[in-house]
Amino acid sequence: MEKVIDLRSDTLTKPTPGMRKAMMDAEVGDDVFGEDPTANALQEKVARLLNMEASLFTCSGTMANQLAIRAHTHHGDEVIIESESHTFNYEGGGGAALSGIQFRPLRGDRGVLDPSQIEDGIRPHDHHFAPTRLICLENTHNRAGGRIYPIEKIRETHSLAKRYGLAMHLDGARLLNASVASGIPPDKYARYFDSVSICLSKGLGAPIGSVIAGSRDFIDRVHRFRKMFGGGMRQIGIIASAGIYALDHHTDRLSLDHANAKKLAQGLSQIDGVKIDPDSVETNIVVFDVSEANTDPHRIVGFLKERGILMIPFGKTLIRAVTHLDVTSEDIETAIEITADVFSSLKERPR
Ligand code: TLP
Repeated sequence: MEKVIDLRSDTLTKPTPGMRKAMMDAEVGDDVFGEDPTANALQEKVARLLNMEASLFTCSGTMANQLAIRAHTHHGDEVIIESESHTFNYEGGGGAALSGIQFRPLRGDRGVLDPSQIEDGIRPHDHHFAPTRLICLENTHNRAGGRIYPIEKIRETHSLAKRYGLAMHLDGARLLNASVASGIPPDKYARYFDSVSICLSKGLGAPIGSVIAGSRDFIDRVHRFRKMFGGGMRQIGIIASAGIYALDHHTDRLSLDHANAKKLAQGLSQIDGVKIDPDSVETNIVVFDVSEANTDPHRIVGFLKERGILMIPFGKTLIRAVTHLDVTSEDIETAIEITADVFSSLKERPR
């Protein structure tokens, strides 16, 4: 078969030769003793990037989000979250299991919650209720097709949170995609949050790792919980170096992924049976609707796979494709051609 074009996720990138060299050359020490110079350098770098006092390396985005919830809340608290968010849907029930919180999921408009909606969701002070403690937002929003969370909404939500004494956490797994696409620097987003997590292993192309940032006291608490969750690791300079390399070399190029995603959406929008508004594609995620096709997303994804194009079903009528470091503009042209072919052949196939 020809080259497989893997659009399932931006987590699928493989470390580049330059990144591997940085990993090879990394200075290391035992990070549980706080003595890994490369991990410390990464943490300082991310704290600076987000203009926060401190930050801590974590194994994954999931771990970073779960640590944030653990460190912001007490058992029995309530956490307001958008109902399509990653933290609510795809983190294995971690909020309940690890922090003993209950979520108050609110349905947003393509991932974005209106502050008035959040205000309605805040519990009044009454012993019948779980006290609302934390608001979690996601930027960019994965299930909303990589939508950038509008900064005015974040600002208004922040004022609301201050008024009610609530903490705010940002799942910024793809915050740098949002920054590159909007031109708003990461720290201008981060200033409205008490904690922010970013992923190094998504569009940035590192093989592993996320970083969570916040105040020094907050990160100190997170540090203890990271140990408790089994996330204290030793000579992590090997992987932290990949994160430093990724931030230095793979941030600006995210605009190429965004251009490829737009091009993919434009191509897909011309295909009979596909519904997508290319203008809604703001970063590197393309979610398209196939409810008008002759069959369901799982079968379509199967047919695409036979032709070397990998995407994932994303619900009953949706398919997701994500652009990244290992996908070229020519790959996108091929993906569009093959998808068009698969859709036209659907018409002849029995359902
Ligand atoms: N998202 C992955 C899968 O889990 C679906 C993907 O392919 O998009 N926040 C957001 C917004 C995410 O999209 C993800 C991963 C995470 C957190 C969790 O990161 P990891 O996988 O490192 O735990």
